[in-house]
Amino acid sequence: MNAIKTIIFALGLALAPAAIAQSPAVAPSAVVAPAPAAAAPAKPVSKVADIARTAPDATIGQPVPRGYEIQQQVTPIGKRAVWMHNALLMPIITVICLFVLALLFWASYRYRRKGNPIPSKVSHNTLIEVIWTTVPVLILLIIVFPSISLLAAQYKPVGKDALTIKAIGNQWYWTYEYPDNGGFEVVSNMLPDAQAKANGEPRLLAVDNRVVVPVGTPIRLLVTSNDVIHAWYVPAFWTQMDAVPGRVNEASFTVERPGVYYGQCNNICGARHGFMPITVQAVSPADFAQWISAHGGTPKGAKPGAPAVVAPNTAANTAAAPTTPAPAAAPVTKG
Ligand SMILES: [Cu+2]
Repeated sequence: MNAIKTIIFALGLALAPAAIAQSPAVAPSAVVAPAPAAAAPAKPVSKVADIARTAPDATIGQPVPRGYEIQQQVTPIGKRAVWMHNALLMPIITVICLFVLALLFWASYRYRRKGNPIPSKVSHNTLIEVIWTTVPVLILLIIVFPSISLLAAQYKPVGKDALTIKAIGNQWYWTYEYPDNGGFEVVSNMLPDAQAKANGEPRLLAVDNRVVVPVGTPIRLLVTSNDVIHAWYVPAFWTQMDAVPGRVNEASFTVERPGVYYGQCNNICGARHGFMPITVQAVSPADFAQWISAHGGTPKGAKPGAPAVVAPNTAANTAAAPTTPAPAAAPVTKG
């Protein structure tokens, strides 16, 4: 029975991509795309496009071929967590595994039937029992303090100097709001394979409009969803937070170096679950301010202007919605 279930399940998985390919392509950006472009003043986007379209470093912020280690971390919390994994947990795990393996081999040989025609009748040894109880407790005590403090640090709310960004999961794309910068919105759709390749970006991870963050500034990421449960997950930041409809979850991180960092929704959220990637671009605060103003936003603390919606604008961007070609103009539209 189980074998039949497995076969049916495997068939389902095999056929799913075909079903997806046949389903009408959705152009989510078109849903939120604002009024006709003609009404919007043309903005110089070339410089800004440069700011938000740096080529990624193939060794950081994305999976590497045959990679099995944790991605290189670019946040303080991530570095601490990697230390916990590499310097504390892995050595302890390795020593325990080797010790238990050696004990198994030794016991198998020492107490083999041939060498022990009359089996031992010993069933208790108080000293050994005390040792095998206290040693694991001591090991757990060594682990518990750095573990609990790391956990607490991960979820410690950031201070007033933090920049708030809201990530909203949708089936199947992300939208980002910048409430501290006038409340404009960025719609982020996956790039088709050919476009990602042309840009030198990884397949299934590149997006048309990246979410841009300033380096060295604590980011308060508010995560929620419009439909089903998604998750905002960027491995290089050590950040993963569920996006739950009707609920706002908070995560925080401080990116220490400029660059392009890729992530994915990692909650099974429907047919195109695998096609709603996350691309974060970390830039200098000066470039961030420029990017913000080019999108109709305001610096943090300034009087918010009218919110704008950032729709896909460049050729690269419109490629995300092949069935609904967006107007060539309309890079940035203020609503
Ligand atoms: Cu999702």
